[in-house]
Amino acid sequence: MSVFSPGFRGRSRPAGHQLPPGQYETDDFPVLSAGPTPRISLDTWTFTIVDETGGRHSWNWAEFNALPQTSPHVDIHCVTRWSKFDTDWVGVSLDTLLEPVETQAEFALAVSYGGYTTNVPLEDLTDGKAWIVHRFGGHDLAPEHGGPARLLIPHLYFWKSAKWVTELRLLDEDEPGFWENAGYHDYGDPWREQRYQGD
Ligand SMILES: Nc1nc2c(c(=O)[nH]1)N[C@H]1C(S)=C(S)[C@@H](COP(=O)(O)O)O[C@H]1N2
Ligand SMILES: [Mo]
Repeated sequence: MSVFSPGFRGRSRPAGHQLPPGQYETDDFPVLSAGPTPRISLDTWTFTIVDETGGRHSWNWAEFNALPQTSPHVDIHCVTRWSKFDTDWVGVSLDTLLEPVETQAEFALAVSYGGYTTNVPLEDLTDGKAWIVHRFGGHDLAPEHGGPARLLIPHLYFWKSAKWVTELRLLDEDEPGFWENAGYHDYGDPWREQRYQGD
């Protein structure tokens, strides 16, 4: 008689790890970009939150790095069906970045260097669910993976985790981004398999 529960198979699948429906696990880290990798100098890099009245809160690279840093350890799920377990990041919680911001907005649009956009309800960025990260796996985040810094929203499909993010626009009305305008789901919950509009 086995003392292990059916889900426990040792090394590769510790208890608690789950694969969303229709996904497979990979140890690779595929690069998925809709355009070329932008070259961004740390001397000019900024991250700005623009509230629904046009008020702006900006951080340059030094200011951003001086904020409290956290180390999320999360699983990520791409809509092209790969999932990667146990990824390690370092960055700033959106809770920290939103602290000085007064807003009644319910929606947000992330805007990246290069023009990529993606939308997310503001409540999906708060309460420890999202970060702006600048390190991955013990190294500075590689440019092809979104360096200097990217959004990380691991509970949604990975297209919501905008690489090279530079702005977060807080909005009263939802506004679809790049992939959402191309037919991807507005919300993108991997556990409910919300890949495309209508899922
Ligand atoms: N700026 C920007 N961010 C982006 C994308 C992109 O094309 N441009 N692709 C998205 C998609 S579809 C995925 S799956 C992930 C891929 O991140 P990775 O290349 O680090 O694996 O980034 C997301 N963020
Ligand atoms: Mo993706």
